[in-house]
Amino acid sequence: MNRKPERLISIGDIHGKFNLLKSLIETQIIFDPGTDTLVMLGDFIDRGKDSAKVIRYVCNLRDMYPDRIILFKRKP
Ligand SMILES: [Mn+2]
Repeated sequence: MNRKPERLISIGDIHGKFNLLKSLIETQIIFDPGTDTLVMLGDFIDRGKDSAKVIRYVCNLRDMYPDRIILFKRKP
């Protein structure tokens, strides 16, 4: 019996690029909360134009899959 392997995936330096982040997670990685853990390393904002959308998206993912989404943020 073949089981889908668990994956530990990290993403960093999103820098406000919402469309790229969404495409990365949904089309390229094809995140599956049944098997995948996604570690997001920070630099979510600045540079790109969609920082607020990035924050909403990652917080929503974390709220939907709290055991599968790990968010890091820089110390203040
Ligand atoms: Mn950076």
